[in-house]
Amino acid sequence: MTLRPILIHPDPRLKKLCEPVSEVTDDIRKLADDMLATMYDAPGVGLAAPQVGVLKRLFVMDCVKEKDAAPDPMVLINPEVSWISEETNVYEEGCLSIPEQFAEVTRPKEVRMKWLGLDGQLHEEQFDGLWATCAQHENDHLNGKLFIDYLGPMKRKMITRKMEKLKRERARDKEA
Ligand code: K1U
Ligand code: ZN
Repeated sequence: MTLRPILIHPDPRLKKLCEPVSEVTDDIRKLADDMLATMYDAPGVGLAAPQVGVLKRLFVMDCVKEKDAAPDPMVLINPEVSWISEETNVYEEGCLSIPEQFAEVTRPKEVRMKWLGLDGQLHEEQFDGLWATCAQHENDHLNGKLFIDYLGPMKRKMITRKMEKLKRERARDKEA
């Protein structure tokens, strides 16, 4: 497994509509393995393919919160939202492409998704709690949408400026 670098906002690849995966190949299996390793290493609870520069409709997540519980890694290929609850939920979201920035986002409390698994089978499941928030956050990535797009323009601009500064500093550190 290889840890892949995570793109930091602003990056044009994070704003693109991703293409469906046409077939579950060895390359897709390797990408999913690498993405899970990268997500656990970060650490995070989700990661979408565009965040590692691959513009395909695929994300991984593991929202098991209990410290000693077994991991529950999930790989969702070509996910589609088939149902959302009317009831909403507010969660203070973060994003591995927008490090150390958090903001409250309101989303449907529950969501049902259909997707293709690495086994080549169609799956459908209803998510609640952090799983539902994370699945929607990751699905947004596949449509070029970031959690800061739910915020007002002032907050979004402030966070974007911080990220531009962070990227300049990281580039400078790399040179030194
Ligand atoms: O898509 C991403 O950038 C991953 C993101 C997913 C997410 C977090 C919170 C709400 C919705 C979606 C993260 O994983 S940010 C890191 C994080 O929240 C976390 C890290 C370690 C333990 C628990 C949470
Ligand atoms: Zn994110």
